[in-house]
Amino acid sequence: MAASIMSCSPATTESLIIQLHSIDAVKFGDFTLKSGIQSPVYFDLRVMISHPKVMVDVANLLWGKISSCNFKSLCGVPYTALPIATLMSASHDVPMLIRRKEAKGYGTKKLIEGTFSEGDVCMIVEDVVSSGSSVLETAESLQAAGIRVTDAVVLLNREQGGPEKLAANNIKLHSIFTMNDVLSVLSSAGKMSPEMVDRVTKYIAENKFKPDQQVPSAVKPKVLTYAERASQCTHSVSRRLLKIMEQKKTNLVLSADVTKSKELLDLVDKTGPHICMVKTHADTLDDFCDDFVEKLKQLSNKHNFLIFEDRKFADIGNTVVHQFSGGVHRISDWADVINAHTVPGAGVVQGLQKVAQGKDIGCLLIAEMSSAGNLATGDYTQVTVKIAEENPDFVIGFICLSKLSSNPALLHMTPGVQLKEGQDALGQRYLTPQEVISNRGSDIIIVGRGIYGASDPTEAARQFQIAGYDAYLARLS
Ligand code: S5P
Repeated sequence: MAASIMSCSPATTESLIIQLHSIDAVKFGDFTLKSGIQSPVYFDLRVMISHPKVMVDVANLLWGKISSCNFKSLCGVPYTALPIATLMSASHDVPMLIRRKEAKGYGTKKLIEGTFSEGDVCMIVEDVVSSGSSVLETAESLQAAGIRVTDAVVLLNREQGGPEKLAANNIKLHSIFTMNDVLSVLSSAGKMSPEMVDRVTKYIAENKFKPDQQVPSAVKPKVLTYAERASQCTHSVSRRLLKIMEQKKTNLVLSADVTKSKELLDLVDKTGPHICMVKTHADTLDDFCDDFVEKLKQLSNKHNFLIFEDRKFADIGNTVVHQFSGGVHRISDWADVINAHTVPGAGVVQGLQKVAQGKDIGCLLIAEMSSAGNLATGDYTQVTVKIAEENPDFVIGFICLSKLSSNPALLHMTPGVQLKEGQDALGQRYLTPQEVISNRGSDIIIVGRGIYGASDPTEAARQFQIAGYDAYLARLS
């Protein structure tokens, strides 16, 4: 085996840290991390891929750490560690395995790609370890395929419980440096001001994992109450909705999918005290008219709920402008909340927002769907979240099956809810309020047939209100 990949002079940990700083892979300032935590230091090791020499140095240092370990293959955790593992594999003639993020929906449905035999030992390669979850997930997939994992190697150990969590699962973590190492190298090299050294030292101390903690407090952010979130919302509609939820103690949206306006109005009047919002499909009403809209608005004032028209706009910007403001339904005249698919790209949001200008209307993006076999998954969901985060003046949240964003201003609303899990004859899948709110971190349950299909819709709405709110209280505690 070659001693190291071609490199003029072998890097040391110190020289690598200085190189990483010079390419902005480590930055100092004011950053909001994905978890919502404010941090004076930010690592973006992905930029390494644009610096081949740095990649080679990283691969050589990682190899140096594990050369005495016993393993048959390497598996890099996507994405940054994948090319690093490739460099290590190629220069030391050690085969690689790749763990897919999701099993293929066709063919072999394999989660692990590459050749292996049961009982082989695989070394996991990662760029950063915080709590250790991503290494553990990779290890679990490998183990499920019969591969043994005894060690993992990482460039940066953030000292937030990773080694402890992995050790508890019989995996030894080898690391090149910690946050404190970065700090001491960069401060000795005069790359940080004394004030910044103080700030980062304090941050590291406060966010360091203490063995008696299950998960470091910084990794597990506090769950905010609806009222606390209302105060963090810049959009008037999400603020109003969260305040109603707190006041009326309900996270229940009634999906009033009946076809006669009188029936709908009666249903809403009966269930009004138990809901924070009513969801309509105006185009399924046989007798939609202005008088219906007027009466629905009166009920929304009487019972204090918002009106959500579930039109699911899904066309180019120019077309949705007319669909939203015109036609028979003139939705922009009466809806507080609307929703859109992101299939057309961000233009659909821009078109709708043009109409909503100057009106109090918030838009939900359909990031996930409840129906079996739907295509709103993976990258599609991620891009939808990004579009939402980029349009805070109009987008107030998602239709989704679980929490997708840690931004407290974005609301997560989940349809496909019944008191028992199951499926209807046309592919609708149901989860319970407890599963949706407590386990999956959603904020709101959307219930249709579970209420209007019940013999006593008022009592059913009351039961969903209690189940949804209790699940929220359980999440808070
Ligand atoms: O993915 C989705 C998105 C929506 S908005 N799945 C859904 O079921 N919905 C809507 O929620 C659907 O159009 C219907 O109005 C409601 C669910 O009704 P239920 O009778 O199955 O509770």
